Amino acid sequence: MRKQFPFARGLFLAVLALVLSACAAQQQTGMGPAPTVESLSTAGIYQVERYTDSPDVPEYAAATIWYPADKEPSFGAVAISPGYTETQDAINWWGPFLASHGYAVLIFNTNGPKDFPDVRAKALMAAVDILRGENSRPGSPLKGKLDTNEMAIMGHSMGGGATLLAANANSDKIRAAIPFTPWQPKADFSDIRVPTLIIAGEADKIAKVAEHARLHYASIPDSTIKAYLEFSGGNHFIGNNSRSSIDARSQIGRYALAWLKLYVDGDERYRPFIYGDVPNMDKSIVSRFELTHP
Ligand code: 9J3
Repeated sequence: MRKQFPFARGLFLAVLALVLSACAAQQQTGMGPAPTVESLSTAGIYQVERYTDSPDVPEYAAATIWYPADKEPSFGAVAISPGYTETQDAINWWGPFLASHGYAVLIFNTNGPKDFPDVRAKALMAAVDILRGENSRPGSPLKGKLDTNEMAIMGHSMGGGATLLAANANSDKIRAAIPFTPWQPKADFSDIRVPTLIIAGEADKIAKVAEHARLHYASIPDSTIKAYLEFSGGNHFIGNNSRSSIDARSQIGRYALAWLKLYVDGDERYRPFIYGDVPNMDKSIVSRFELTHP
């Protein structure tokens, strides 16, 4: 009997290897299907639901949370601020879009429509805290579903300035930041440590890139993972529901999503959509794409 032991051990190891590779394959399925340019540019695979009765906070006036109702726990979350005089409905296409790809998304109305970026930055961090809390709040549709470490922030214009200010002060509390057509004069974002994707419009007359997005990008340390993605002929509203000068929302959505998947979830399958050959196909619509390589 003893003589058979080496054979038995070999069989055991072979079976173990099979089980382990099956588990790995299962894990891969759990991450969702392999991403393609097409899949990142359109609605994702999850069924989207939303609610508006998350807890009230002093830092913002109202919020809507979209989430992937049929996604297995756990998943990350994104807080998004609108710009000057805007409400959620100026930018809320991001809610169902990102939720359909697997994120909980909170978009708020500021207390005052003319609140400046510093006020919106506090609102963004309050929204991140609310999202974290939804994971444990009795009755929350997100109870037990979130990975409370996987948080990101985004915003338009003054909400983009707010995204940068909040990332600068709270890089320990978030995983990624994506300001689009950000507005914040006299910016110093030298304390940002989280991967930051700045989306800019070449023809933005409200937040001119030379006075805003370019300076923002330059002030983030080169030791931080950062990217500056500028759309050719793009105005101040390229990341909004409407008023964009160009038809680039599918590309903008794809880059933002790849950034979140790579840096919030740590899903390496999305790296080629930022650092690989994929950006080449967007050369006609992208006027500048600069980045620090991780
Ligand atoms: O949030 C924004 O769209 C900022 C635009 C702006 O012109 O602010 C000037 C006070």
